[in-house]
Amino acid sequence: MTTTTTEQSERRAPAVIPGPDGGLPVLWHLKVSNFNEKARWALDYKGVPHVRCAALPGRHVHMAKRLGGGTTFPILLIEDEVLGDSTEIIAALEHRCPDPALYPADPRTRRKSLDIEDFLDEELGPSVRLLVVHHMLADPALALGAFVPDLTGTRRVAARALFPQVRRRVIAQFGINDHSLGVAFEKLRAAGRRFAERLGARAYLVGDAFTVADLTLASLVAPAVAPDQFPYPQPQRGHPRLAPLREALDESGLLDWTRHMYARHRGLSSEVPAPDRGARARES
Ligand SMILES: N[C@@H](CCC(=O)N[C@@H](CS)C(=O)NCC(=O)O)C(=O)O
Repeated sequence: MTTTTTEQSERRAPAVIPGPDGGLPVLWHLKVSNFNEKARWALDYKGVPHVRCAALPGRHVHMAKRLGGGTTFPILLIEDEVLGDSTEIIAALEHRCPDPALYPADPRTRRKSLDIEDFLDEELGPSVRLLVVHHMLADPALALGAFVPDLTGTRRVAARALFPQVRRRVIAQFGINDHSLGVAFEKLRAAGRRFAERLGARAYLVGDAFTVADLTLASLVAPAVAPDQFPYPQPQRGHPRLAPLREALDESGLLDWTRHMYARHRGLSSEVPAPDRGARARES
């Protein structure tokens, strides 16, 4: 897990919040996904010790239903709640662990940052996901390395053999075609222009500090940018297949801005790794 020096390294004692059955909160997630990265970043930023359970993309829809959190990941099990949406997850963390804040204290700027979060969730996140999936699917090794980084040995050989079939299914599921790709690129560029205008010479989208708006923008474009501090394998980093995406983000300066947000505000993870789970849960 990444341990670069950021403001988080100066942070206070961990904010221990109970999870289900008196253990730690549990995040069910997809390693590669942008909406999942949004929830992970919020947990890490606030220093909330938690356990992570990663699922294989595709299988997660069934697991989400079983957990009772809807049909998408991320899902956070916290106290007696099952939260199936990244925006809800951040709101719940902000409520239980307000420091360090992701919501501005001033009501008007808080409203603005929440509106930006909503806009990005609806207008940008799905387009980035579609574009990343499309560009990676062209290269089996790249796609498998990013979407199922934990597959090894015979399971990986099997996945490689089944890849053409899976690829066709994913294209149909995501509705990937010339039209949807054109719309997604346009949304990516439009969001870039809009946020470059908003940022101007400033570092942050709302006020003069890092907020949920910045976290949302940076995490939703992260799979295209592949910043160094992203906590999972990023075989797409600098890969020629993703060059059109990086170029589209670079036109508005979002490529560098995202790298800067990651370098400054990502960093230390609050995940409690599997072998320590019991011990850490007992300590808390
Ligand atoms: N609004 C949701 C969106 C999450 C989302 O779209 N997750 C994707 C993975 S990136 C997913 O699980 N998709 C499965 C599906 O749509 O059936 C959030 O913010 O958490």
